[in-house]
Amino acid sequence: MIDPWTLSSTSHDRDRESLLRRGNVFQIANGYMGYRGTLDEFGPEESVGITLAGFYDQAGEAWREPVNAPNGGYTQTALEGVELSALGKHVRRHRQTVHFRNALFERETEFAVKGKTLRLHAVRFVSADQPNLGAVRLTFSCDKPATLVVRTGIDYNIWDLNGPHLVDFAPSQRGGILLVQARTGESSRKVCVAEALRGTGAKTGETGAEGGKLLRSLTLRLQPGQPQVLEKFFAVFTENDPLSGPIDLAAEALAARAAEAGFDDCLRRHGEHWTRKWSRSDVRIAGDDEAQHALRYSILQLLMAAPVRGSANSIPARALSGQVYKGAIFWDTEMFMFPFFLHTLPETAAELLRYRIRTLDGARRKAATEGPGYRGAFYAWESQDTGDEACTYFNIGDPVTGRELRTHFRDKQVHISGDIAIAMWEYFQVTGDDSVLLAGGAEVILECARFYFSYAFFKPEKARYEILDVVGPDEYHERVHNNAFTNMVARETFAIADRVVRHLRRRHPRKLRALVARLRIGTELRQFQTAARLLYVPKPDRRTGLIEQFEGYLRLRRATPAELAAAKSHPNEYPGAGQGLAVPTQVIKQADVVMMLYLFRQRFTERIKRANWEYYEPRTEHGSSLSACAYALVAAEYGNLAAAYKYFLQTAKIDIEAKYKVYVGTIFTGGSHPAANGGAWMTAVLGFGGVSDNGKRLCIRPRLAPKWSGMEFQITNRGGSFHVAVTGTMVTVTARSENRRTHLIDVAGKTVRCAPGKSVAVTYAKPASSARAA
Ligand code: IFM
Repeated sequence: MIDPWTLSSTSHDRDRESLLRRGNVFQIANGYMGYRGTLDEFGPEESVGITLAGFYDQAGEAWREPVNAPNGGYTQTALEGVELSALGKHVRRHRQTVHFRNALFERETEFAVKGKTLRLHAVRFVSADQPNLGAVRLTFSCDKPATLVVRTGIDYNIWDLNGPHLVDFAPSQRGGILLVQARTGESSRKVCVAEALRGTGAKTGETGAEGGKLLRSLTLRLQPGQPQVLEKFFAVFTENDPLSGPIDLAAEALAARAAEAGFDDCLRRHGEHWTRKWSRSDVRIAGDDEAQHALRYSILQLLMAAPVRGSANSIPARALSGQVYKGAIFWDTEMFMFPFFLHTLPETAAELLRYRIRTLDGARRKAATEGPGYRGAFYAWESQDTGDEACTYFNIGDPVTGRELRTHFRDKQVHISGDIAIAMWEYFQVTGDDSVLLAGGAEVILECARFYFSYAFFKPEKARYEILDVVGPDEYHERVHNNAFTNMVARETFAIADRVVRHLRRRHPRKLRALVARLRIGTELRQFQTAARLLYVPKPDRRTGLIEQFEGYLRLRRATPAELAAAKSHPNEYPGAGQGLAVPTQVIKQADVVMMLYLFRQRFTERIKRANWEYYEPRTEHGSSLSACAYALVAAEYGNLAAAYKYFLQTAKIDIEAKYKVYVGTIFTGGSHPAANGGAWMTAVLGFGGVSDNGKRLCIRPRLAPKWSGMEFQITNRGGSFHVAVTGTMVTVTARSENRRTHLIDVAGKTVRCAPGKSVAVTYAKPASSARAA
């Protein structure tokens, strides 16, 4: 029986790979920082990382990446003079657990030393109530009288992928509080960690800094049946925090306040936030424990990574599990994570959009410098704090020759701007709230349209615009022409620009005038309308329904991902770029046309969805964690529920199973996969739950996964919140009593009125499933 609210492991394998994976799987985070799932006594060799959101540094010529803070959660213990580690030989039993309800990490380890058994139990969390705060409670018990020396404090030996990022460490002590201050090497921004202790009557021995650790020493006399408890509180502040005073004072004060309040009180407040989060976003599945567990874990990952309110930060491709992929924000956020927040916690969706508004100037700089005559906003493929491009031209190394490969992710993967414009508009459409558009979102959209207009070519002989020389979502085929996904996204951006202008003209004419004047975009608005009409998008073949991924794709050699894998000279060989193995073949890295069919699902028939899914699926390597959910979603759309379920499970279990590849070429890519986590939610709720928005109202048309006897979820739409319960025959929608008005909702094809606090039940016929699993 799987506990649907926890994930545990008894592994204490010490090999690097296992340590890295456990660090990812058991991480906890609160949007401000992510604390990897490592143990109290671990250091940089075991990949401890407290990764700070939105706080970056570049060391020399190495990649810029987020900064890892000194570890204020560090504790080392010695029983009868023998130092203890879960990786050492004295371990009798070990278990570590992450609790989904409140993002709590727990470890229990039993050590046997000199005939005595010590049980170390520790729980920790990074506070959802006070994002700068982390807390740990350690409980020690022994079956015989024993002496335990505990050395606890701050470890400022830091694990970095491309560091070191912090310099000039200054350890100090103020009263009982330990402090480590440092600054980043690149821009001299300060970081401070303060740590305070509470509990036990033990006398504190010496405190001092040695070997990169600022520790105090305590000697505990343990008696059987009398556990001793230590509570640790650490506060992390950087110069990114919106403070009026010095960060060391803020850190010191927060650690002291937390110690004064105590662990239980801090945990209670943290827990209240988590109860609220789950009440808005939990999904219950009846009849499938495995899916339930994996989906909850996926939702937990998204909730933990959600940016702190007011930060205008976003979620990196590996969330806060470490520095992988430069802590950069990709299209993953808008296309795969954003829908979860949009439909459950729209205030967080708005925060993600504010990040793109905040970094608009970086996108403008990229357009101005990246290509000939580009204008507007060319959003970075890998975006960090300023929005400038973090992706390098030679972004992947060949594992055999060690040579750097020229990739075109940076300069040709232009769909990112349109992905952002689509999310901006969708927020307005689904929430009815135009405040984000007014606070910069409209400007982002117009600048994205301007960029595409500068990128597109008009072909007079064909009387159409085309988009040439791009990389679509399938990164194995570079510099292709008229990629269906990219062209569709660009055309949509032009259409959205037009809709935004019309909305502003109707509702906020003065603001529109000011914006148009400031951007000097008046004459271009017409051009966007024309481009929305005349931009070419590859169409489905009349006979087969097939959409060619890009010009010439269908003439490439037919091959399967397995054939390609067998031809590799090294397991980590990158099959794209230049002469890559996939380049002359039809093997694609990830969903491309199929992703387009999902994104624009209302515009394609089931026949087209099926035809393309069946063509591209055997050719897709799923070499990106973004791929499986697109296949799951489109399979659900055209009624192949068995295949949808298979891909759903792959997506939902990716981080629990942690069997993903950790190298692309020579780049280490291990970490968590929030896009897949978002994809799991999308498949469950938008796919099997059948939730969509038709531009006027919420629609629910379920097609449950074959194994599921029912599901329940929460949905927010146009200012209203709803609980939806689906069984095999019935959909019951309950409007929350806080809703301000009665909403019209389409349920299984029927339009019903849903008044605050009231339920409406509609029976539906199960759609027939075309049973073939891929
Ligand atoms: O954004 C993705 C991309 O589509 C495939 N490579 C990995 C990136 C980060 O997840």
